[in-house]
Amino acid sequence: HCLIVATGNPGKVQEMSAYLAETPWELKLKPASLEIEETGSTFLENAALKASQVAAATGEWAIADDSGLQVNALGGAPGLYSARYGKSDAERIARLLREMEGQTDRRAQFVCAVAIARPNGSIAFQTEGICPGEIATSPAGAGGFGYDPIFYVPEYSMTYAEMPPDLKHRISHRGLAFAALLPELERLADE
Ligand code: ITT
Repeated sequence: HCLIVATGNPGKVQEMSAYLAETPWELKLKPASLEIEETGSTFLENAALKASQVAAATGEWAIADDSGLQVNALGGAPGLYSARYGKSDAERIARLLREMEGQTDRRAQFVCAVAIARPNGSIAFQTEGICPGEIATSPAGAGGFGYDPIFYVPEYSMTYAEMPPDLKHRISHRGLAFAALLPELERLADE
């Protein structure tokens, strides 16, 4: 079958396409005109509603990702509002660094919820991946997208943006979510 990748974020398109490359699904991009409002109160709800609405609108299978960065010292912010925290990646990073100024508790986690919807809009599978880390005091690295230059993973002494792509893919919030999702996608290809 054909599977619509229901995101408007080019960084996500790239990572999701890499995870999905080995599956039997033929990937298609979401029509840019199709914008879904994120009205859910959890990452899973938002992933499900994006997948479901894009599937129902196109009559094709769809996969959506809702993700965000939760910072302990900021009470979980920006969280669900990670995309709306500023107008560009640079603004979002600058704002987060500003709000974390002088803060010694730098703990944070990246969360990724993914959902697959059938052509009728019903949810076939959903799951979530979480990667713990810290907010760096200044940006480092040129890889990845979004908040990657300030998301530091102590276990590897690197930000996401400093990691070779295959390392980020293996250990990231999205990598963990897709590890659970890929076997389901194989199964659903026969549905
Ligand atoms: P879609 O809803 O169209 O998929 P979006 O960018 O609005 O795209 P979200 O609502 O899920 O996506 O917002 C997630 C925010 O977190 C957004 O600013 C992303 O750039 C950022 N983000 C998500 N995954 C990330 C990752 O792996 N590394 C860095 N930043 C990430």
